[in-house]
Amino acid sequence: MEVERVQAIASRSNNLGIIPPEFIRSEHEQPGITTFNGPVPELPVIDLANPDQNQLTREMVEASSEWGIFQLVNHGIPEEVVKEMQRVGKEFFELAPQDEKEKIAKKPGMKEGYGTKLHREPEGKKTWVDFLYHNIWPQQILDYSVWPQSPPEYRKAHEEYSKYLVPLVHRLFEHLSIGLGLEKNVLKEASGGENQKFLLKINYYPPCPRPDLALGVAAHSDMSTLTLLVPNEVQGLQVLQDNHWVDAKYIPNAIIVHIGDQFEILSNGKYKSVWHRSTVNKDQTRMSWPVFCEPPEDLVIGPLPQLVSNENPAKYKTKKFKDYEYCKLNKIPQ
Ligand SMILES: O=C(O)CCC(=O)C(=O)O
Ligand SMILES: [Fe+2]
Repeated sequence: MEVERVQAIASRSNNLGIIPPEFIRSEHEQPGITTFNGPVPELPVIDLANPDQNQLTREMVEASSEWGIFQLVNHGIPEEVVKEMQRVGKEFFELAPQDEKEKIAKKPGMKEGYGTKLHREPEGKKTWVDFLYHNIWPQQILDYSVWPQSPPEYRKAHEEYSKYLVPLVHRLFEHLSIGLGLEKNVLKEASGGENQKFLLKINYYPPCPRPDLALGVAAHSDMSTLTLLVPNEVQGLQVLQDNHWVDAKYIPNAIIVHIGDQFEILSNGKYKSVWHRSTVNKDQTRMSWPVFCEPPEDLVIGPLPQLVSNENPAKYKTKKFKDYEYCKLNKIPQ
């Protein structure tokens, strides 16, 4: 069956000024009702150019324990590398003919490919987004058959981005290991070492005539160890803070780092995976590029033994990453 993409639904809805009922979230989720209106602090800012490495570690630990999310500035990824990745992704969504996109459509059971969320959520609602998933690292697992063929610079732009992103992630892992009182390589090794996967997702949120009623991505925490995200210039990320959905205010060119479930588990709860969702915009297309750092599927993940004792027992089960994923995707208790 041909799936109707949100991009097509959006063109129609924008002419009519209304959205199909399956995109209208229930009241307890509607951003128009549930977004916190009071003053909101900016996401914690971590300056990677800070020469005081101990202070950097302390700030990162505090942000990871209290917020589960922070923004990185002076992260070392050149602006033009990020801009080029954003350009080619936008061109794929906006200029590639639809049949070319459908050639790399995600097949059921596969993680990679172009798509639209097919199965409805428990309340029968849909989200206002099309997406593309593919791995960008390590090289030996890349499947170029699910990468866009156009624009022609697509592949080069992502090779360039991963060249900077991978060492940056490893640097964050070191600080977060030291912050747990461990050797700097512990979190990297526990997450699969050089076999850890970097799964890119491009979210494409077309303009929506009723951004007060719809959501781009519904509330969730990421399954990753860490997620590193770059947004376009349109704001829309929200995080749950003290039971309120607050707009995540970020600085242009910053990279947003989310603590994912696997780091919450490995740290035995010291680092908190962040609940977040995304809203959509009435007039502008919002896009975001999260990279989910994920352990190999057969790797067993649980609280690090060094962090577990009689006084501080394990708060999470130990299981293969693929079993964690299966439970989470099928909403089975872990
Ligand atoms: O678009 C965003 O800012 C968030 C997207 C997100 O949370 C996700 O795709 O997991
Ligand atoms: Fe997410």
